[in-house]
Amino acid sequence: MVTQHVAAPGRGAGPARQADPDAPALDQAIQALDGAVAHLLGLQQPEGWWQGELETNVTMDAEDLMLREFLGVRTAEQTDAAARWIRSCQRADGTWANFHGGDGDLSTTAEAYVALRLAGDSPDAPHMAEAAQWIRDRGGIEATRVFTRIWLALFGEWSWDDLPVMPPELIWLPSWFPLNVYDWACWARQTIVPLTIVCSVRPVRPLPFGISELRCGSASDRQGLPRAGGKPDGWARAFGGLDKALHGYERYLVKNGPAAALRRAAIRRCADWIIARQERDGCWGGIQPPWVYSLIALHLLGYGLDHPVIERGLAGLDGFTVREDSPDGPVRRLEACQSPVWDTALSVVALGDAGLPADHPALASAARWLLAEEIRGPGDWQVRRPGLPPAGWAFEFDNDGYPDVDDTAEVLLALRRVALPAGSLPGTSGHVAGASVRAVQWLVGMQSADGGWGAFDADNSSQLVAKLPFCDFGAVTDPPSADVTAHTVEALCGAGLAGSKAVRRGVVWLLRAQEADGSWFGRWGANYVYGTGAVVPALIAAGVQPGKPTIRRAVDWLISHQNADGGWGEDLRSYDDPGWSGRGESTASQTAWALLALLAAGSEDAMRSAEGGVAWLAATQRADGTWDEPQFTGTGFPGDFYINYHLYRLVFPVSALGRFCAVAGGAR
Ligand code: R19
Repeated sequence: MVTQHVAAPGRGAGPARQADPDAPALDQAIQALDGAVAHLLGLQQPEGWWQGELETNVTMDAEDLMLREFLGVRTAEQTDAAARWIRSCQRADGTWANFHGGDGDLSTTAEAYVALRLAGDSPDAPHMAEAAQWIRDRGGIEATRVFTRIWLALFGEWSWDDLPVMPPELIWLPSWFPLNVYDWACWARQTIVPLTIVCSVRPVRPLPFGISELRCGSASDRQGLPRAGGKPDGWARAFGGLDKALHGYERYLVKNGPAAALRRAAIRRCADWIIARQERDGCWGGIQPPWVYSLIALHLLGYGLDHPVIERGLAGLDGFTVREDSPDGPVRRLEACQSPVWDTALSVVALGDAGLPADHPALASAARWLLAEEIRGPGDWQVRRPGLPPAGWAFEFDNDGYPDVDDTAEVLLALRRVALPAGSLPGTSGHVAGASVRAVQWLVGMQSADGGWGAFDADNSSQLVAKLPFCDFGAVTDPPSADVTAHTVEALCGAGLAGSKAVRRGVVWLLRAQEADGSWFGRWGANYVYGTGAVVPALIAAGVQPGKPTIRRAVDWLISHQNADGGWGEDLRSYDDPGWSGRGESTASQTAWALLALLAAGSEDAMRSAEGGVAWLAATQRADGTWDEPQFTGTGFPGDFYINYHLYRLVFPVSALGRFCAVAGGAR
């Protein structure tokens, strides 16, 4: 077992606060809010930012060890600490899941198993034998995702011939041509480009052991299928044929053939593209996949461990490593990504909702930090919006090439809560105004043709990309979503653009996206509760009357999905099974999202329902003012990748309780 990560200095975890269940909801809310605000303020860093751990799954830690093994830099300390963490996450049935309470996942279990073999765990040890048996029962490594089989190919445990071809010549496709790299979502683009190099070089660095115990012996059934279990359609079949042709091209024309020089030039172009995108802290895109594959790709091209690009890349990974002590010894785990800008914006909004004055020092220092994080340079988003002046914010400390719409909207909403003392450079009120104006312009410019907003790019909605045999994991495009569109509409309305054409088109997009049952889908948070919690406040901000059917239906949906204990929760199975929509154990963040919608609607039945949610939050709050939330309520990729944002359990309840006090207190 590993100790709890978040603990405010001097405040131990303990039994739930003494919430008085008979007290009026407003008193309960005020008391709960007090403790929660104090806890949140205690988590602010001296420089003004907040950051909660971004917890995902053990593929991060397994791949970290495999990366180090491949590069020849793996140390015993790193290996032992990562292995300890991986072992502590193994479930009773011998598997590893992708989120708390989830089922075992084949690719995750296979990668964790290989990592533990690297750490020296014997295949005969019970925990290993059980995992191997389970893997074989599910089809073996033959049935794992493409990424997993690429890792195995690097170690000679899978044939490069049995992986889909992704040629580096892709980098030359012009931005109007189907499948060009700018048709891919930025995270997929930054992953694919280095992988084209890796898959072209086809390196093999054998492990000191074999993993035949993970094989079923059957041919690679999964190859050429667009999705596990999915039926290949016409395009997918055509791409299967194209893949065969590309295999032939590689074998007969590239390898010592007439296309060899072309291939060398393409690889050079890809390498330059990658190097141009390395961030100050050594990362690529602020996320693990492009980072590790870029390091491998460049290393294969001869960039040594002492080359500054590789050195900075490896050093940067340290900053994404969480270290803790456990009774068994030190553990380490890798964050897939870090969320300081997002967490800081959410914290500022929450504290503003809680009634902190706009000139409160905590808000002022947060605003100064946010202003210094504003991005003013070029980025890939300009390929689709060449005339738009750079602006906005990214999610991470360093991801200057990829500001995103969601963070920009949230920072814009946060800056409205702050009044900086004039004349105290840097960070005068003029700075806030300037950055806000640029952000508004950028958001308006990033609207997609259909009126919605995606996260990182405009008009990134290719249907074709996902059909490639390579794409069997995660979303590979970034089309508009209800949550990002809602945040943007709310931010633009806050900036006085409620009557603008951009907002009107955004509202129409949202109205069209409402599900038949009255909810909205949550792309980046789980799930319909997140979507609905984002859209209702946005529509109200845009001037939609609370009595309109669209709001009524959303409120009815929330009320009918309130748990008997007063809270809300939604299981991640809702992404695969509509029967789980809006259903699940109550959690603090999801209860808060439901409250945000109900409080924005403000009708009598909504407020009654909200009182139940407030009572649940008050009753489950810890003595130190925050909440426990082992459940993952963040979404990386629906169905494939989930996130437990450790600050969500606190910032969203602070917002919800604060707004409840404002509405209920104001009405008295
Ligand atoms: C809202 C703010 N956001 C809009 C930003 C959220 C960022 C979440 C962190 C994402 O971290 C990632 C990103 C990508 C991957 C992949 C991956 C999957 C398929 C391909 Br192709 C390439 C990469 C795997 O793990 C990831 C984690 C909250």
